Amino acid sequence: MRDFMAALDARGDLLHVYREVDPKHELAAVTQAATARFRKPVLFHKVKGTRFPVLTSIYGTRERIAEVLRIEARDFCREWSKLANAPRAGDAPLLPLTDPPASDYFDCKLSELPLLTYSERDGGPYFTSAMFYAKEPETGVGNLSFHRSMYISDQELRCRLAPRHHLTLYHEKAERMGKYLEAAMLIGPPATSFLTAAAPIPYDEDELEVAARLAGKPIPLRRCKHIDLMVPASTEIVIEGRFLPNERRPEGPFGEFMGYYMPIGNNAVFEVLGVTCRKDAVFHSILCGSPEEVLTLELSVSAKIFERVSAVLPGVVDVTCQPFVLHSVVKIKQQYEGHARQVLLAVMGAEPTWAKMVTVVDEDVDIYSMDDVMWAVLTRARPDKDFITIPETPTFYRDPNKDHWGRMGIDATAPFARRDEFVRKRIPGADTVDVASYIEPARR
Ligand SMILES: Cc1cc2nc3c(=O)[nH]c(=O)nc-3n(C[C@H](O)[C@H](O)[C@H](O)COP(=O)(O)O)c2cc1C
Ligand SMILES: [Mn+2]
Repeated sequence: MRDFMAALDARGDLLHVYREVDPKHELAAVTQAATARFRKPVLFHKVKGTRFPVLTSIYGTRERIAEVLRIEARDFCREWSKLANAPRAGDAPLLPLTDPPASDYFDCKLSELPLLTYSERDGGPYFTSAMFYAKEPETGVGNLSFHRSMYISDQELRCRLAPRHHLTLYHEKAERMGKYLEAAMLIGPPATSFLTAAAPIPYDEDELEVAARLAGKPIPLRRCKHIDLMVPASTEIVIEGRFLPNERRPEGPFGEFMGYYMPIGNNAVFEVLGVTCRKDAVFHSILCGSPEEVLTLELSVSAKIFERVSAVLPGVVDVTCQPFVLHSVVKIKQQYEGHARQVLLAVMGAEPTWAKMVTVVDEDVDIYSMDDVMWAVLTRARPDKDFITIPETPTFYRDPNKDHWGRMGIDATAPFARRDEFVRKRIPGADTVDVASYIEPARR
């Protein structure tokens, strides 16, 4: 993470805040406003009550994520499918153990870290950027995943382990064996681990190994001090601890990614055994619901839809989720009458959880612009026949009142037989003109 931050800084893409900010609300407020206005990461040099600088939004755009992966931002789905399925090159160990001198790291208390409170009604400060690294209790396969954690004391965090996530399954398995589950919370590990932690990767695959494969080079590890795990040596801050078996305590409320508060609920209890930091460690904060949080989900959902729908239908050009993960937008090259409708149904089958709404557009539409997608809907779709609804079918799983049941599909492609009538007007030169060279200060 530090290398990537330095690269962004060197080309002027890192915003610096030297003014002291309050960890309660102020840092989050500046993050939200700065992200919306500049779309750049922000480094807060001075946060009240802590010596650690705080970095936010470093992974907050499609372009920056593509840069970490060394791929093209505009062809993300195709490139990501290629990467995810690529065999590993060579036999060199992906995760070699190095023994950096102990003096490279220092210990601190949990409460010396930035304790950031984000939304108005949050139950307390939260750690949002930590990737939990743990091992499957039987097989020892390593897993990385994000789980928000509420600060209770220097010894205790309460963590949201949603049902069915791998760490949740590990924890439940350890409990059945009557054991603690050790885990390391990684704050600021190597950049590619951000993606493997967020993406749904098969249960049997080691996500740190995948991170090394994506990085195209080994990730050196170091031993933890308080638990029997090895973690990437370059990780800025590592919170070491263990989940208590058969113990759940109230956590929340917390302002979540959908823009609402999750009420207080019983969640997992993490006993903190120690915190180890790199020299000059930088803390990473992720604002929940910001692009930095939701983009990875949108990208992995889009890539999955692209791969699965392309396996059964021709002509799928690209997929994205806009303006939020519950809406998939698919760009196709129409091949026959009714093609777009088949794509609509295939997307709903390919993505049962997130594709609550699906829009299919032609090749000439910019699917990364919601305005352009709406232009296609408004000029190419007939509400009485091109909008389909599927009643009484669940999507988002955490939905006791069925607020997310039912689906909608919009065929916003031009009628196949009359597609020549829907050619988009174009001004020659508008895409290529160097407009700045035409504009001058007013002559008076
Ligand atoms: C920034 C961020 C925060 C997240 N917070 C949580 C959380 O609090 N609880 C949770 O269960 N999943 C959370 N997730 C989702 C999981 O981390 C994600 O689904 C991950 O793929 C799960 O890993 P797994 O497939 O190994 O279970 C979050 C994801 C991101 C990107
Ligand atoms: Mn996993």
